[in-house]
Amino acid sequence: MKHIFKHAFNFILLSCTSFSVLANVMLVEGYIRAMPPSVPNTAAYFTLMNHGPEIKLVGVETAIAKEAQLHTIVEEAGVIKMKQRMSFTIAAHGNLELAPSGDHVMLLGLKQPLKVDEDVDLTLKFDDGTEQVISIKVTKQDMTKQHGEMEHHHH
Ligand SMILES: [Cu+2]
Repeated sequence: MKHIFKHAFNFILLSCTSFSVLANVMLVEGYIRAMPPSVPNTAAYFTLMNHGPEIKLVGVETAIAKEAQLHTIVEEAGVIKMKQRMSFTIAAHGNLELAPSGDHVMLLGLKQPLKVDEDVDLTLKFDDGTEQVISIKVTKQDMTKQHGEMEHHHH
């Protein structure tokens, strides 16, 4: 009897451990910027909360675009540019906040124009080999003018 209980307990413990590994990173909020149908690129902005140790977001995949790249906005000699990054680090028990003024996920080569309020799945890839799918909405935002003005210099 005691032996069976111990075995069951170990099983529960094991299940909980693997569950928490998957759920360490949580989507807080996010959106994809709606663009006119003639514009083939857009950007995704989202906030992730990390309940575990430091982790790096190393890539994003999505069915809606040919490529998704990690970008950041930097100022070089007074010129604001977008640069590709290999990863975004999320501190242990910290947040990653993507925003029009800084880090973002660039969606390049949209396969078809996105509709406002459409839900889009993004597969997030982390440096520990785990993946997580988040679903965020296509939204019209006025606050993203900064990023829009730079679209002319992009590619
Ligand atoms: Cu960009």
